[in-house]
Amino acid sequence: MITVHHLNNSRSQRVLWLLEELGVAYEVKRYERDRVTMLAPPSLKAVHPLGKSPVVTDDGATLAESGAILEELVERHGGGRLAPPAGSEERRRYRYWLHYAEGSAMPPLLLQLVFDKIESGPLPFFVKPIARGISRKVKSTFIGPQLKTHLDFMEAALGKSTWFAGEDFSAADIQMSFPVEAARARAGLDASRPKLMAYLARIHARPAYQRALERGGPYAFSGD
Ligand SMILES: N[C@@H](CCC(=O)N[C@@H](CS)C(=O)NCC(=O)O)C(=O)O
Repeated sequence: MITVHHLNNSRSQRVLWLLEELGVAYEVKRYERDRVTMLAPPSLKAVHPLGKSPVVTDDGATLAESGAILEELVERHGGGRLAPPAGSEERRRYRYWLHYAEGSAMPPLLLQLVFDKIESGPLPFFVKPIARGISRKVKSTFIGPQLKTHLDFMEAALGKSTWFAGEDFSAADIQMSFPVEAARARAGLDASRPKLMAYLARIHARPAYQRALERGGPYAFSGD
């Protein structure tokens, strides 16, 4: 039996969605973020030393890192579904987006979250104006332009084909959902980028996406 170690409001939602798309049986072990720090509970470190989610246990193997988990589960249980044929141009694009989501798209989104927290968080009164000034500067000179470049890039990709890897829906679209949802929630993705907005509407309408929400519990990023 596959076990998904699922943290609320997190990247592991993608693993539940993939397994629903594949129609594979699995169990969910839920973990709750600390309400103040938003970190995972220490019990997740008993499953994997980094204590991050997702982690999956499958047939004696412990799998971590969402892109690697998706790739592995598609190989083990996909039977040719959700991945373009080996050697095709689509397969090359599929691999690219599987890595791009965490390797390139998420870092500026995470920086945005951290600097937003610095600006809005409690600070001693004498530090506040300095911290906020630095944060606004970093956001306007570095993070904002980086986010714009990435959003333009993703929008252009969906102008070339219906899905990220080509005309067929694949696990790369599942992997890309989190950065696009995070960009919608906190990085200004809006109707000015219609391809990305249409992609969000299409993925959220998929029955397997909806079933994964039922299995995983509340997920703050599922609005269009
Ligand atoms: N690149 C990793 C990132 C894993 C990660 O940072 N997961 C977050 C959830 S979205 C987490 O576990 N955060 C809680 C913590 O760091 O304690 C992946 O894609 O699996």
